[in-house]
Amino acid sequence: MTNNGLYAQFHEAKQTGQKKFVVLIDPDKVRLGKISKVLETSVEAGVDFFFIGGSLVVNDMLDYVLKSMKEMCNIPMILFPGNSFQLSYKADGLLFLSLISGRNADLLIGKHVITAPFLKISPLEIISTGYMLIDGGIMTSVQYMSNTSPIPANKDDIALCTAMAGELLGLKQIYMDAGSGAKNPISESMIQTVSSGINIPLIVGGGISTPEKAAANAKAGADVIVVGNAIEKDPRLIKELVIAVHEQSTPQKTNILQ
Ligand code: 1GP
Repeated sequence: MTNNGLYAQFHEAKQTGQKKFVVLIDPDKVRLGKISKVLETSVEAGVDFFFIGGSLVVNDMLDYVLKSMKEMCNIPMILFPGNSFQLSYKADGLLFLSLISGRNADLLIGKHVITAPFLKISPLEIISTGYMLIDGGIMTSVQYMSNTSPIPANKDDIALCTAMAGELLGLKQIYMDAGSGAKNPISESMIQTVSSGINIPLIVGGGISTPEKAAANAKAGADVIVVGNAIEKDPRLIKELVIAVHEQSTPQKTNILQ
């Protein structure tokens, strides 16, 4: 377990109103020709982080993808594991997810007990994260695989209380996810309600496919926006998405005495 300064960046973003943009990479879907295009565009555009993960990750691509990515760019790589096998010391950090929207004990604490000794001796920065699935209009892989019900899309109050409970339990950030490829991304109303009720960083993803929606989510209070699917289909979207999100940052005060 190492402090690579990753959570410090999320925390500072929350404190100063800076908005961050994350590209999600699923190692199972990666074709190496395409990934170099994604990496190149991400560097040019100023992507803040990569999340790496998927609900299955069945092949042995994880280490290889991480190694290739590290050779090509310096953007921090954070594992977003769909299960306890998705562990690689080649990443910089790991979202230690507790599925707090569900009532599957294994995903609240069970898998964590099994992986804890490996994580403790790993060089990864471990970031405890309250993971909340929100209904995105279709059954997503994560919903099926986790065997849990998502929070209904119109129940802003349940989402708020769940996030508040996560914060009170000491989780360091909240990730609200409609699931990869969701038909309906999370509403701005829910993002605003949750964001105004917690003091820890709020990550939002699932079904975001346009710069307008990414901007609206950041404006509503999301500190970090994650996009995977739409970028897999068209890597050229990265630039517009990054600009749309970064533009929602609070302007930094400059010290006129300097
Ligand atoms: C999924 O939030 C991420 O866990 C990203 O979703 O692939 O739909 O962008 P998309």
